[in-house]
Amino acid sequence: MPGRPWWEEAVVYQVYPRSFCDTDGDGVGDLEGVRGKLDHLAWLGVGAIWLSPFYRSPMADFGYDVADYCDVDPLFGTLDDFDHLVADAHARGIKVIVDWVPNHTSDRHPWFLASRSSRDDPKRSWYVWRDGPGGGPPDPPPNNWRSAFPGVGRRERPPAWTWDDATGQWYLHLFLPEQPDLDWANPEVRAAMAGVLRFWMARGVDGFRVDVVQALGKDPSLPDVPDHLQPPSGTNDRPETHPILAELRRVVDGFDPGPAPRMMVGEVYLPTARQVADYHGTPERPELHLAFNFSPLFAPWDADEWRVRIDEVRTLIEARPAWPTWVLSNHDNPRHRTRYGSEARARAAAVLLLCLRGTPFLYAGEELGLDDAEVPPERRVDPGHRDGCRAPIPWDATPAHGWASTEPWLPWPPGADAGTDAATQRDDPSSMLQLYRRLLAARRASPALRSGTFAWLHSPAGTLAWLRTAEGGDATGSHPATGPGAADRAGDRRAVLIDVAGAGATVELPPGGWRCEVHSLDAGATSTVRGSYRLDPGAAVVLAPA
Ligand code: TEU
Repeated sequence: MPGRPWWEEAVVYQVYPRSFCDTDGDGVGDLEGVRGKLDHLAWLGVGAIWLSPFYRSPMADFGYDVADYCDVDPLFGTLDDFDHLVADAHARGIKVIVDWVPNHTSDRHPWFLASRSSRDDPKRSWYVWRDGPGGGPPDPPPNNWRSAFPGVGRRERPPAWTWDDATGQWYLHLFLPEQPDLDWANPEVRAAMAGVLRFWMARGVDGFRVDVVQALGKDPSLPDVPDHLQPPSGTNDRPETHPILAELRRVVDGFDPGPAPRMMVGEVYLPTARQVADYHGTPERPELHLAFNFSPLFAPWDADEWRVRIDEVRTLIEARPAWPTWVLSNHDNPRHRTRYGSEARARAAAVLLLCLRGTPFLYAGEELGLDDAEVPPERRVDPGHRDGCRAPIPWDATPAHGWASTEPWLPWPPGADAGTDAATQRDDPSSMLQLYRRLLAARRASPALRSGTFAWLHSPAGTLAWLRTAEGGDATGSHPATGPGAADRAGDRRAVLIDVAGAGATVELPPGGWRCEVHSLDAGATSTVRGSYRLDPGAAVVLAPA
């Protein structure tokens, strides 16, 4: 379909480089490891990869504490490795999105070292320094904000302020003390950060995933917050952020587009779709191209809950108009296979994720149906308690699972020695991996699934069912368009039926004959059905016109 931007067509695949694949034997994945799996990703059918941070970093937050935005940490490789990775991805038609962490730097970043060196340093005002009501500890900090992460083995969130003895002031950090917040009200900060975006665009990247974008603009009076808005890292939602995003959008859209325009997908870490919607901007006031909406990710596997979440996206986000995104798993939350509690549910969830209207984001390993690893206390390393979902990806059935190291930085996920690895699943037509591949292929081949309208089909309690119809068709499905080429264009339709409750159900179908294109629980089954479809317990299907 000409005219549709690539980020509305692609399925995006998140790579957490530390956990993806190690080629140099240090137990931590690297960029060469990512490059080595591009053929796998092309085979799977993804259109873009998003790389979590690989920049120079002391790794207090495993790379989300950046000490140099324009270089690769030696742990992950070199800038040459990065260039090589981008070239090889592009050669396979895969776009590359990099993670950009604008809210905070590492406390080792030269900007912060300068800022904390003296109250008179020109970079003092690049960060948020304040006096407290008294002096330093034990006097309280400037406000009651708590930081995001309790720390390894701790439960209490410490204050979002750290006292600097040398200069006698507190600095703000919504995350770790090692992640001081930049002051985005300062035009010098904005200009320096725009330079970072240009650096990566000049290196050929196709877009940016923007970390905690809703945190950038802050109330200049930094008021106390009520308990239910703690920690502010997940609730800060301020008008000051929107002009910042409009400015960033101009930086990205204004750069020489090269072969394709670039995009920004914002991590809007706010609880409701209503809040997230605002960050898309409008045609008159462009902000983010795409935004994550985590409300569905936090929903239980329950048909009514999902119906509400889907309708919110339609009425609050699509209506702006804006193009939605869908995500079930990432490096910050327990995997959905683990949250939902069974492989059958994870299979049905894959059908849901890949057949909704919007851009789906996959998290590396979900296509293998991985569960979170059980990480014993002595191996826990993340101050935000997120180690389980960051377990290494098992690539094959050998003891090292395709890693150059036998002991990766985190334990293997369950089943790594019992067939959850990628090579074993590739040889098994009924595997989760093959299901994802079939879903991605079905999506690529169907304008209705990629960009068609969405209409609910009436279906029994405990199920979800909808119809996707390519533009120009009839969303009710009852009057297929006619005329030359109509079968390919307007006539393209898919019915998606999901038994969420798992009891089995019969769903009435729109008129016409239908055949099962993808079934979550078996590889085949192709006979034509009319009138209604009997869903096996826990199954999800994509039906195409027969
Ligand atoms: O996460 C933002 C964020 O606030 C949450 O995902 C976080 O896990 C939660 O607040 C814990 O309660 C982004 C990144 O995705 C995450 O990995 C980083 O740690 C964080 O920003 C800081 O850069």
